[in-house]
Amino acid sequence: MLYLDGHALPAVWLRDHCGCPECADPRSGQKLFGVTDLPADLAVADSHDDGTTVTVTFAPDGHVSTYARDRLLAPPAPDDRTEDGKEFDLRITEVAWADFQADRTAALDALMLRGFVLLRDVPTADRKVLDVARGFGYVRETNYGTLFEVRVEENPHNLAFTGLAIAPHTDNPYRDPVPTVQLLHCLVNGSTGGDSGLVDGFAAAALLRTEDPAAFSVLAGTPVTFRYADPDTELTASRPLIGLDPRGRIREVRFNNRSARPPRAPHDELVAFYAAYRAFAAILARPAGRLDFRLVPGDCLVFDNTRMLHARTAFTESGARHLQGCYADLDAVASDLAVLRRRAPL
Ligand code: AKG
Repeated sequence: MLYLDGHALPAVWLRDHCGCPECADPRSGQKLFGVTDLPADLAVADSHDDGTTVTVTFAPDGHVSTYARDRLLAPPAPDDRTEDGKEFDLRITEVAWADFQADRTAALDALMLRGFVLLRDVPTADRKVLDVARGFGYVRETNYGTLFEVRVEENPHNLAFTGLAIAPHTDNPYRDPVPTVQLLHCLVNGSTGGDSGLVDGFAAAALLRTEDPAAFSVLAGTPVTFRYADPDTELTASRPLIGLDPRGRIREVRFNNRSARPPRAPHDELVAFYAAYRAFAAILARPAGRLDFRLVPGDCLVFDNTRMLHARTAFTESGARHLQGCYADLDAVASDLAVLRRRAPL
C-alpha cells in the first residue's frame, strides 16, 4: 500500500498504472502485461514523493514506476452515459448547420449532456441525414436500411409510417445492442399536425425513484421482451425498462408501447410489474416533462435514444410530411468530442 494525502493506494493498482516502456508500448500506450504476469504478493517496498512526481519501488521484483502525483489522486470520472454525467434541462439547443460544420463541440456537448440538439438549416437534400451522422460518427445500418423514410406508406409495417399520433417512445428497443443515437431530418412538414415531442426518460426514471422507490426497483429488475416482425425480419431483445449501471445509476431507458410484449416474469411478480409500469408511464405522460415543438424543413433533431423518448402528434395523411432518419452511436460522439477537445487551442 502507498499512503498519499490520507489515501491508501494498493500496490497492484499502482503497478497497473505504470507507463514505463516495459509495461506500456511507447507507440500506442497499450499495456504489455496481464494481471497474472504480476507477482501475487506485489507490495510497495519504497517510495519517494517530491510533490509533483511519486516514484515507487515494488517488491518482490524491484520494478520502479514513476507517476504524476495529481493523476494518482484524481477522483474517478463519472460514467458520462449515466445520470451522473447528465444535465436535466429540456430547453432546445439550436446549432446552425454552418456552425456545426465549423465546430461540432457545442452541438455534441448538448447531445451528451442534455440528451438532444436541434441542427437548423441542414440542406433538405435526399439522404443528407447520413452526412450529418457521418460528421460525428458512423451510421448504424439496420433492417430499415442505412436510413429510413418517415412518411405515410400504403402498407405500413410500423405506425411511424402512418399519420397516427405516436406516443413518447425510444426506438428499436427490440434490437441488441440498441442504436444509441437517432437522427430525424425534416424535408417537408406541410401537413396539419405532425408536431414533435421529447421527454427525458432519465428525469422521469429519477422521479419514479423518488416518488415510488419500490416501483423503480421492480422496473429495473424485470426484463421486458420487445419484438418487431415483418416478412423479412424478426427481432427480439429482453431488457428492463430502466437499465442501471453496476453502481445502481440510471444508464438506459427502453420504452415503447408498440413493441413491448407482456413480461414472462413469475406470475406472483406480474401485478407489481404492471403497477410500476403504469406509474412510470404516468410520469412520462406528464405535460410538465414534455417539450413540444414543430420541425420545419432543414431541421435535424439528433438525440440520445437511450435517454430521450420522442413522439409526434397525428397529422392529416393528405398533407405532405417527410422526414428521413438514421441511427448512430454515442460512443463515437464521445470519441469525437474528446478528439475535438484534444485538438482545441488552450
Ligand atoms: C420514428 O421514426 O421513430 C418516429 O417516431 C417518427 C417521428 C415523427 O414522425 O416525427
